[in-house]
Amino acid sequence: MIEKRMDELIEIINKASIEYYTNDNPTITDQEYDDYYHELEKLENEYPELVREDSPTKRVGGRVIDEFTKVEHKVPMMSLGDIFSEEEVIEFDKRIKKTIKNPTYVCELKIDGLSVSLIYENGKLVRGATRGNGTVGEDITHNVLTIKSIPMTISKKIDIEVRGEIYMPKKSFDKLNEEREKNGQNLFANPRNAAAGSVRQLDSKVAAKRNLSTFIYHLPEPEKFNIKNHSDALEFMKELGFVVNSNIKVCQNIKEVIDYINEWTTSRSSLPYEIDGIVIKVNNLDEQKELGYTSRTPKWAIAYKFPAEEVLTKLKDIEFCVGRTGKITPRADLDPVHLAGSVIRSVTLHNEDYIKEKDIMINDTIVLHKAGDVIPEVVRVEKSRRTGNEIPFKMIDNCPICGTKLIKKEKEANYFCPNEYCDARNIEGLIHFSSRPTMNIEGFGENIVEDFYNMGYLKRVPDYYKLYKKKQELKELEGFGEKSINNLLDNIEKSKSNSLEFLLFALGIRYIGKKTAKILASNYQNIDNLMNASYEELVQIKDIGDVIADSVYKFFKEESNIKIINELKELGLNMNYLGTLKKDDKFNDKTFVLTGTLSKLTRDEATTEIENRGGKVTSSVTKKTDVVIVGENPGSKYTKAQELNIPIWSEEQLLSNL
Ligand code: 1X8
Repeated sequence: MIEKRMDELIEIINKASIEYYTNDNPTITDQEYDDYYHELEKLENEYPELVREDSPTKRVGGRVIDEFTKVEHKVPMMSLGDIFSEEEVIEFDKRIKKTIKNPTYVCELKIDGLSVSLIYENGKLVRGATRGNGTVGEDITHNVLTIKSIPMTISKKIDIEVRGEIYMPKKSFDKLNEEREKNGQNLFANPRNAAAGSVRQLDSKVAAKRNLSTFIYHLPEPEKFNIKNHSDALEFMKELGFVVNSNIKVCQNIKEVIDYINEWTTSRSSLPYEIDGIVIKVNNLDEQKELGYTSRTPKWAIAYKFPAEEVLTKLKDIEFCVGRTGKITPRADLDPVHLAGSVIRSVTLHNEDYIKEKDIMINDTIVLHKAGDVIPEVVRVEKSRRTGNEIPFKMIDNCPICGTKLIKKEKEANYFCPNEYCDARNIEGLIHFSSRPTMNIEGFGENIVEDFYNMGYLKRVPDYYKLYKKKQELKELEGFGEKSINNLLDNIEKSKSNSLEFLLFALGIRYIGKKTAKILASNYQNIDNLMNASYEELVQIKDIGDVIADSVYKFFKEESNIKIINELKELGLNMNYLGTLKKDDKFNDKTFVLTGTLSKLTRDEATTEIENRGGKVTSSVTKKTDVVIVGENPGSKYTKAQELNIPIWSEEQLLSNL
């Protein structure tokens, strides 16, 4: 009796979920849904022995795994070739027509998320896996189970694999980042990273809270179900209870494909999720088979990628930031806008010359785009929108923080605050010291450094290593506790053993970035040797020019800098270069490129490992590249490597060669 009611409730809830996610007109109200759900929860509490494995209440998460198990895909998960222009679309059509006389195409939106494979046995979800390198992915079943638009049971008791995309809706992404900002956590750059970060969690409670969703778009073994066309496969998967995107179009010719592309290029921003292009597929599955595959991509499908997105917004004000060197950077305060996956609230205006050249005024409407899809940039002012209320830009004369008169060297574009004791400069210097690429003291984000500075705990770099003396006081601070302070202090302690190049970079010597710091550290082996180096000696080192040599030499002659270094020595910081070069033929003198997300190593770690063996890591694939290392969701570098026949290593291969 009870069991029957529980089955009934599960059926009602599952049906309502499917309708909610697949149709826009749910058949029961949210209140009714909640009532059924609570009734089921109550019965499950009273009769735990009757709880079904596939009960929707299991979606709240709770399963925690120790590590991600590798799973081999029965049919490889291919990536798609990329194209970027109408001409290339026409070329694709011509290529197809060499084999297929009269192709029909299906156009679909390319969802900006991460691919997933879902396996059902006897109608029940048994496994969810990431794409991985296409052949081997990772088991993420525990997280997939928390995604409400993925049915736990489908309408037919069959064995089937389907594939699609897990994504985070724009609204959920905004809300998540707002919350993270409030809690002082790092923000996700875009919904795709947020979705990927969520399914790559060992504890499924995290994914359960993230409001992830899916679209299913691929049936790897259609012959098992006697299906003839891709559009029928989509219909079939929809009937089984999967969410299939409704914006598909069957096109009889390439002109219709181009119309579809143009239509979505303009209206993509109105969608509640991010898309980064259009997928074009040959509809007939026999024809797909006839066309076949290259080593990595299907010949019967292609991804048209949208050009860098541009948006209009209002420039409300221009503010001035003071960097750690005292450099003043004007920054535009904007009406927030969505652009290529994130909300933009401000954009750098670099310097006075840049603003003059682009003729930017306060209250202007400006056009923004993302360079390389990462950093937003002003493209131009939309002068036709000027109303007369625009206010011309005027550079400031004094530091906005300490009031000191700014200086500008002749022929230089930038103004500087010359006050070494300027709070803004000090705070930026401290943030730089603990940031990830330098000393990597986890937990010291910008806000904490600024708060600690204002409360007097952190004024100069050596203060990081004296914080342990204030442990009792710090524990009492609002928002902290024993555990978080212990974590901070542990992380500070760990940073003491960093190799010399990290400290050199962290000290903020002008013109010394990561690369130069490493050259100096490996040449001099310890800080005393470097401090004693003459300008003539420095300038002879390969890749060290006169500007850098001069800057390094002067830095180590400055009394206040010597004092800081001596204090750090006394506080127990390592002052030696630890990454001694162990030349290894597999790496030495070879050029590597990394693409996609690595799962075991960070990019920085992989780079260090390669460099420590005599290899070099560069950012783009050319004929000179020796090896491309491919992680999850690789980009166009991967395709390029295949075109150029460059050896490809998986992350596992890299690790086994270390
Ligand atoms: C990737 C994607 C495909 C589709 C939508 N979004 C994607 N990210 C689709 O076919 N509708 S297909 C695909 C792939 O094959 N790598």
